[in-house]
Order: sequence, then C-alpha cells, then structure tokens
Amino acid sequence: MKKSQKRKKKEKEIKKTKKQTYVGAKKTSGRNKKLKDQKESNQNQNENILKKISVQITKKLKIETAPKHIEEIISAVKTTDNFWQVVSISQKPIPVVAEAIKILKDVGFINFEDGKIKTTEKIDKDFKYILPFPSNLICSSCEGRGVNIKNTGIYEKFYEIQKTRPKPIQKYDQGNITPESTVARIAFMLKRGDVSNKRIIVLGDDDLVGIALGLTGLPADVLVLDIDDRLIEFTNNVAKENNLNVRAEVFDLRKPLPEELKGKFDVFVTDPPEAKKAFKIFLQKGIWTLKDKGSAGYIGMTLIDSSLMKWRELQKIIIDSGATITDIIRSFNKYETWDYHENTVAWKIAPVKSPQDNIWYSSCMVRIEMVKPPKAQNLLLKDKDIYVDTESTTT
Ligand code: SPD
Repeated sequence: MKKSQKRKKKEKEIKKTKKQTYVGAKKTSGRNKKLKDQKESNQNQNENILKKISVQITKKLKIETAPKHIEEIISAVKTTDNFWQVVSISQKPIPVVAEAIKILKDVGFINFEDGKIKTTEKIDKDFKYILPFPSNLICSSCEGRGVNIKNTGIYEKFYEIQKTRPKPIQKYDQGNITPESTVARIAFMLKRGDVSNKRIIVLGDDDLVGIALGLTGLPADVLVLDIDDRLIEFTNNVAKENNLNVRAEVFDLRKPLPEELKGKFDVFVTDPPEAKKAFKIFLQKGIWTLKDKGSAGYIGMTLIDSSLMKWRELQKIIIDSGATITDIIRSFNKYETWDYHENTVAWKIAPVKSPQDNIWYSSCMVRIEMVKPPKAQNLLLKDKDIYVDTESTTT
C-alpha cells in the first residue's frame, strides 16, 4: 500500500472512532440528563412535601413554621424513637412537633409501635440528605455549656443542699433545672463578671439560683422573690444555716414590684413562664430593676414552649428597653422531669405516648446587657392562668 493510501486509511479509522465516541457520549449524556432531571424532580417533590407540611402546620396552629423546621424534626426522628427526645433534639414547640409527626405518619414516613416512632424505608429513600442529629459533636465534659462547674468550688455543697428542696408543683409551673445546670449558670455569670460585689435580684427561683450565688460568698447581696412559700422558707433556712448573704421573700410576680426596687440592681436572673403575656411582663420587670448601662440580665428561654416568632417579640422588648443580647447558649439549662407531665396539654397532644424516661426539656441561657439607661414597665398581670398559651403546653 502506498504512503498516501495508508494515511487516508488511518484518517478514515480516526474519523470512525471519533464518530463512535461522539455517538456514545451523546448516549451517555442523554442518560445523565435523564438522571439529572429525575434527581431534580425528586428534589422538587421533596421540597414541595416539606413546604406543604409546614404550610399546613402554620395554618392549623397559627405558629409560624418553615420547611427547614420539618427537616429538623425529620433529623430528630432519624436519631431517636422517643417523642419527647424528638422535641428535645429538634427544639421546636411541642404542638408543631406533634402535628408534624402526625402528618409524617399519614404520608407513610413513620409508624408508631409501642409508644415508639419507627422510620420507614420511604423516609430514608426520599430524605437521604437529612442526617441524624450529630449528638457526638457536643462536648461531653461541659455538655455544650462551655463552663467547668467543678471549678466554681460550690458544686459539692450545692448538690448536698438541693437534695431536700421542695418538689416541683404544677400550680406554679415548677420544673427545676438540674443542680449541674444551676451551678453552670453561676459559672457563666462569674465568667461575665456579674457576681462579685453585685446586687442581684432573682425573680422566681425554683432553681435555687439565690442559694448557689450565696454559696460563692461574692455578691454584695441577693434578693429572691417567689410566690411559693415553701421555696422561700427553704432558701431563708439554708441562708441562715450557712450564713449566706441571701434574703428571700414571698411575692406574686404578677403584681407590680415595690417601687423601692426600681433601678437598684446590677443583675437580674429569671426563668419566666413562657406564655407570651407572662414572659413579657417578667422580662420587663427584670429590666425595670436594673441600675444603668452595663447592668445585666440572665433569662431562661425555651424553643420548646416558645416559637421563634415569640422570640422575635421578646427580643424587640429587650432592644426597645435599652438592652442588647450578648449571649445565647442553647440547651444550657436541663430540667429534671416533673411528676405532673401526664396532666399537661403537652401530654394530651402528643400523638404517640412515649415514656418520659430521660431528661428532655431544656432552655437556652440568654444574657442581656444594658447599653442605654433601662426603660421598662412594672406592670400588673391580671390573668389568672399565666402558664399556658398556644405555644406553651408543658404546665
Ligand atoms: N412545666 C414544667 C417545666 C417548666 C419550666 N419552665 C421553663 C421556663 C423557661 N423560661
């Protein structure tokens, strides 16, 4: 074969291979496109499902809910089979979780079995991208609080003292935080320089924060106000026996505070009832007692009895009164389980009656600081029931 013929043959072969490759590529890219389209359509479908669920919940409960919230509830369901732990992990208001769980069951994503939530293959397939909650990323030493409670020097003593505390009662929506949480609050306050030589007022104190503060021996004085005379007696007895600079008085915080408390304190601490009206009034009263710029407030705020919309309203009160938020630590305060759980709205609306066999209720620790002179009201709350509203159901 001549040289030119040889070259021509080679060129022909190259052309042929190119053509084959091109046709193959066309075929593959056709397949890829189909797969891509399928993936996109699945994604759209999933987004639509999440959207539909959140719209349905918002409409029914009048609690603003977003598709992202449903993702967080699905993530929790992939992590635990206990309804109360789903609430704990997702950090969403109980009515929202209850409604979402009902819908997820209706559409075949979960089932109930002996008080447990079981996921189906469908949820794993359709929502593969929603991962279980990464609990192992929470620091096991401080449980995510960011403080060392042992180094406060008061933990052992406080632990012994609180063993004989009055039991929480439903009448006052009591449910105390663990002794570790109380001491962690003190550690956090110490870290922010809000204890030593400070005048501190505690508005409502089933958590025994007053006693724990007194044990440090650091505050200028501590005043505890609470409606429950059992708590007041307990606090005053402990203060006397241990020579603590703490005084406690029975006071119904629905009433305006005595005028002489206005602008007298460096710091207030409160873990208010979460029904909107009560929360607003407690918060404003705390701010009303503060001295000036630099004074601080510590507030327990949940996402379990309050929606983000309620948070927004409360944050507005904080800002409008001349304060700003300096810290929010999620799940800082962990509550011991309470005996009256099965008599609450929360229990009634739970679509699956999982046992309350572990700590599940927590609140965020919020610190605020005055950046302007305090401007707040000292109001009377006329309502008898200050504990329950559409979002607050654990009383
Ligand atoms: N009802 C049981 C526990 C209630 C605890 N309330 C916490 C309120 C936090 N602001």
